[in-house]
Amino acid sequence: MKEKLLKIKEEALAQISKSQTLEQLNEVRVSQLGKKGALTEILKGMKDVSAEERPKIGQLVNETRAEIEAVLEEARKKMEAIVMEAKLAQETIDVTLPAKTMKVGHMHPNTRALEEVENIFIGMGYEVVEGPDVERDYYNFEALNIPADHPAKDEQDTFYISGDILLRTQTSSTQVHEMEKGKLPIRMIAPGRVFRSDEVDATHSPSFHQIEGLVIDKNITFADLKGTLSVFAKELFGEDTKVKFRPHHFPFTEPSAEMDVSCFKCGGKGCRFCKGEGWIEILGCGMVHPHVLEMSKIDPEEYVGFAFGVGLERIALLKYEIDDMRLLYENDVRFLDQF
Ligand code: 2NM
Repeated sequence: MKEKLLKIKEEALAQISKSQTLEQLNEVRVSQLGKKGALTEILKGMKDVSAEERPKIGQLVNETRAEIEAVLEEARKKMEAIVMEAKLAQETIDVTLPAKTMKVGHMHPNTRALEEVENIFIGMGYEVVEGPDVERDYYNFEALNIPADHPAKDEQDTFYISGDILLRTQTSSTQVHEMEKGKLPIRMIAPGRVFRSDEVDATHSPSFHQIEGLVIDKNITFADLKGTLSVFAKELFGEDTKVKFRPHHFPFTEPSAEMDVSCFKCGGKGCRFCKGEGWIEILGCGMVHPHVLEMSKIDPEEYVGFAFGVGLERIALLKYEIDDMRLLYENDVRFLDQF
């Protein structure tokens, strides 16, 4: 019996040392120690052993089982360590490799210019109001004193959805909505997208952005307009910026003017940037036409106002010295990365 057990042990140990994988080790455990294993067979044969031999044999069987189990366990641990090591070697991360650089975005030059302009007017107590891109003819034209036969209303110049509904050509429509609310005084800017049926070139696009301003209160004069827009120009282009107003015509303002700023590149001496002029045209403005006030149910005998309109792209092109408006829309990161 002793010899039999010794043989079982040797056989088991031989199988263990031959095992290459955890699965093979497990097979050894099942075949040697399992229900149908060699050791169990011996225990089953115990009934044929004499009573005095039985405890001895039982102890021997248990010892053999314990020894095999110990060797198995040791082999399993070794094997697991090898497997883990191989896994770690395979999954090694070289922490010294340069990291993948994440591209961090930034504001588009248009957005930067917009926020800059908005902040200047917010600082002067203006409200920022946005309105719809799609408008009725009334809000885009008629309420702004642009009559039915005005050239701006030509099919060539405006995108019509239907006879009465169109894509706004100016954000003044938003200001008409605001005037109609009847809450006075008004101190607002209306930034947003506008549309004109223009061919694309370096200075034109069928869709661009405007910021229009409107102030309506009692006792507002052209001096308020000049003072306000002069502060705006200085904050946008620098403290030394001078402004100049040239008479102009807009249907919705009377009197109307265009405002130039002294060239912030050459200070007014004349350079390539201002095409030798010393001045750069920047916006249109004027005192709100009494008829425009009347149409929005504001009494022009009691209230007066001034308004202005500035092209956002024009500001962005000037401020960031970009010479072609198309660059603002192409979304070429090689260009945008510069800002
Ligand atoms: C400009 C030039 C001059 C303007 C007028 C109005 C309103 F609603 F009060 F009539 N809003 N914006 C205006 C005046 C716009 O853009 C070049």
